[in-house]
Amino acid sequence: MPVEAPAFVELRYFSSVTYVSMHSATAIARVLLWLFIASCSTSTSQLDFSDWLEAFAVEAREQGISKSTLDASLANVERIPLVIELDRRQPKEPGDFCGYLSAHLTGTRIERGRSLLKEHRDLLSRVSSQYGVPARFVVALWGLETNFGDHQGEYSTIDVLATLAYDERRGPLFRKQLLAALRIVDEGHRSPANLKGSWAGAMGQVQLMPTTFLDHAVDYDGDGRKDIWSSLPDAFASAASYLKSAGWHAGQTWGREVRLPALLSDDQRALGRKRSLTDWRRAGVVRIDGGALPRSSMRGKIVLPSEKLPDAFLVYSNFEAILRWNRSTFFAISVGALADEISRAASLRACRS
Ligand SMILES: [Ca+2]
Repeated sequence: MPVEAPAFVELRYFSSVTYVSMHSATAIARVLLWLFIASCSTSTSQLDFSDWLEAFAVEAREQGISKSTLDASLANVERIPLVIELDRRQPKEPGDFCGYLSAHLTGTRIERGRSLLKEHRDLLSRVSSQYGVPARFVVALWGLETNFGDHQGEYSTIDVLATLAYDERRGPLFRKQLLAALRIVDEGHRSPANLKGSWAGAMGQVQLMPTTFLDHAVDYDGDGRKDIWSSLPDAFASAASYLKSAGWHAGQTWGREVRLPALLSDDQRALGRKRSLTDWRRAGVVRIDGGALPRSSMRGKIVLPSEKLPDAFLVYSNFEAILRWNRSTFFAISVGALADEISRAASLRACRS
């Protein structure tokens, strides 16, 4: 990409007002390099990775990351080509709802979720009453994100984020994440060598991105570190804290499976409009077993996960909180349905009848 005029203007401005206060030509060169990158993000791939990393370290230092953290975290950073390959291959939304459900809501996962809900009942109850998020949703997220901690990811988070930040596709986004990861190290929550997670940068038992970690992770066991990798109290409370801040309404559930009257099935605009349960009941929407919906002022809208299927879900505001965790409709339905299955509140019928 050619250098654009604004970048040149910024460089000139910066050099004219700051050079007298800088102590070495090298320092000036590094900061100018950083400014150049910041003002022309799509050009990062033109730089050699080590030059890019050096400039990034200058920015991180400017942002308050200590030198010792930078030295320990960035000394052996390596790009991971597979991460770029996986990033390019990622589908926006998996197309097959029933295939997604059968892969994510397995009998084994449901049974294990029930057993873990029981095993950690006391801890989950405390977390649940503090944040207003029922235990079953925390366990469902845990189950879907990492199969209850089994698959937290073994990638070095620093390597992954440096790889994606250097890449031009979503560089600025991951630059922020890399900076957040360094801050996690700097605050003493995790050593750089143990800062591990998925190929996409999500970390720990419930797969939080570094910026989410900084905003919402909790040291629930009180040992001074927010440890979402090894401490279940920290992981559960962090998940609940995040959902609460995403707008979770205590005392409400996520939604339910429903059956639509034929006339309503094709009216997408009407389905997507929020109405009270009483109104949906009047419109002819019934429970999946054919029973009447309760009369209630609670509002919800209808979601159809697949045009090819009759399955429909009446979802409430907590469904939107789950969507803030992950924008996939399939994921949000799976979290709600798994939570219901785990607590035996309801058994999903979609794709199974
Ligand atoms: Ca802790």
